Amino acid sequence: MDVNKIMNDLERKHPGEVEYLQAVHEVLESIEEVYNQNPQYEKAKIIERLIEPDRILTFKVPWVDDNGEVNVNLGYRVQFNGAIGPYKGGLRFHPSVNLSILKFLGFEQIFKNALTTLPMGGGKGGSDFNPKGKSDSEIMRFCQAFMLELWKIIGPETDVPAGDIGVGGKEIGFMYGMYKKLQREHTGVLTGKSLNWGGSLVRPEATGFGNVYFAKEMLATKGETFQGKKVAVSGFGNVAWGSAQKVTELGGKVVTLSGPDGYVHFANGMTEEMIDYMLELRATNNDIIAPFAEEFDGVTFHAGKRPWEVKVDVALPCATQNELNGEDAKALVANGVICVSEGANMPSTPEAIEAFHKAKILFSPGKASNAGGVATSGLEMSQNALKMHWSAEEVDERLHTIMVNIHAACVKHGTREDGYVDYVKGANVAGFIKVADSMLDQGII
Ligand code: NDP
Ligand code: 2IT
Repeated sequence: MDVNKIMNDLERKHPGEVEYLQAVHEVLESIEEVYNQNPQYEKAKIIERLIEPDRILTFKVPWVDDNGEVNVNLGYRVQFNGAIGPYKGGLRFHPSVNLSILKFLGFEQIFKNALTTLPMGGGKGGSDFNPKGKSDSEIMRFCQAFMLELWKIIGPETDVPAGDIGVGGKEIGFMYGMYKKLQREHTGVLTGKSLNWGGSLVRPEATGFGNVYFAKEMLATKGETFQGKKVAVSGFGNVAWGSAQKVTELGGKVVTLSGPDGYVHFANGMTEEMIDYMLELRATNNDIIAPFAEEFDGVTFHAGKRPWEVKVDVALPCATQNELNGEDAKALVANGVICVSEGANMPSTPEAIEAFHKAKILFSPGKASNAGGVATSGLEMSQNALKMHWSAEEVDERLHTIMVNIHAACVKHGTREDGYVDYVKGANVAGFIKVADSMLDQGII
């Protein structure tokens, strides 16, 4: 495989799609060796078929705001690869959303979903709609207008969307209501549903819990635990919240959270009251983390800064893509970080990953360590199909087992001769082999 040639061709076809090109490049570099050892992949043009989505639906979303004004947003669904199951992946509502971002997320989702061992293909969707500062009725009208187009291409056996940035239980509820009205069916077409109408226990916590279960496995390879460790978490959304809960439960101290306005520092670690306050702050529907410092004594706010300058043992980036660059990584390493586990999708830039690998610290890519979210979505689909409801213990135990198994798959495929585990390579190779072999089985389609 000629990675440079493939990347040049892809860039010519999709100029300017930087996040998508970044995600594809990382995977190709990791799988080059296994690809070259298996000529059947080249013969079936697996790479050329894998790096382009099966299809993309783009649509406009007109809706009326509370002032009676008409707004027009863009909506998308990228159905990337369906070799191992129905397309599965979240919906992101954020003003930064564009096709490059959704294609990178959909591409990553293929390998992540394969790693969960559950039958789910890769997809992603969303809109450049900004839910911040919008009333509940505006969010409802937008979600209804969005579903008026999306429903045509989704279904419990076809494509099952869920939440992501800007899409939580409330938005899933509004979209589900519209889908049900149009389709005249109560089905498991979305995950992240409320418990009253088909949701799964532990789904809200699952991405963060899974991230910490994965980091726990990484630490165990060095005879370490979370007990007494200082942990930097970024973001203050769903994934940051679940991660903060589990770290605290395991005896670690969460010393930072962040928002687009800066970060807050908890010198003594977050208390349970502070973790609960995260939900309150999110519910205000504002864009800022600063109020934390006004609400609690001993919490300081650092405007315009990122949390990676704080001296910690473990870092959990849980906000968004490319939020931790090469300089941030070097600062973390200089301060003695031993483990970085990505809760967000692709939060570390390629330069940051290089710095972590050079320092030989434990580093896991989001497609491995944040797979607990979509894995528990898979468990929600299983419960819907069975028309059953599992206990929190049962779901959590399955989630834990899945994360332990993903860790083992990364170690199996990513261990270097000197014993250092390259979790990026491990995750990419393990995910790729499963999808590529499934594509071979199913012929040229
Ligand atoms: P939420 O909307 O709940 O939270 C997103 C968080 O990131 C918010 O704190 C948000 O702040 C912050 N954020 C967004 N953009 C920036 C930025 N430019 N700088 C700093 N902070 C920013 O989303 P989730 O917690 O669900 O998602 C977080 C990450 O985890 C994403 O990368 C997502 O793809 C990934 N993920 C989510 C899963 C899930 O199940 N929800 C599963 C697997 C991965 P604000 O909103 O104020 O801008
Ligand atoms: O990035 C992700 O894995 C998610 N946003 C969760 C997707 C899902 O279908 O639960």
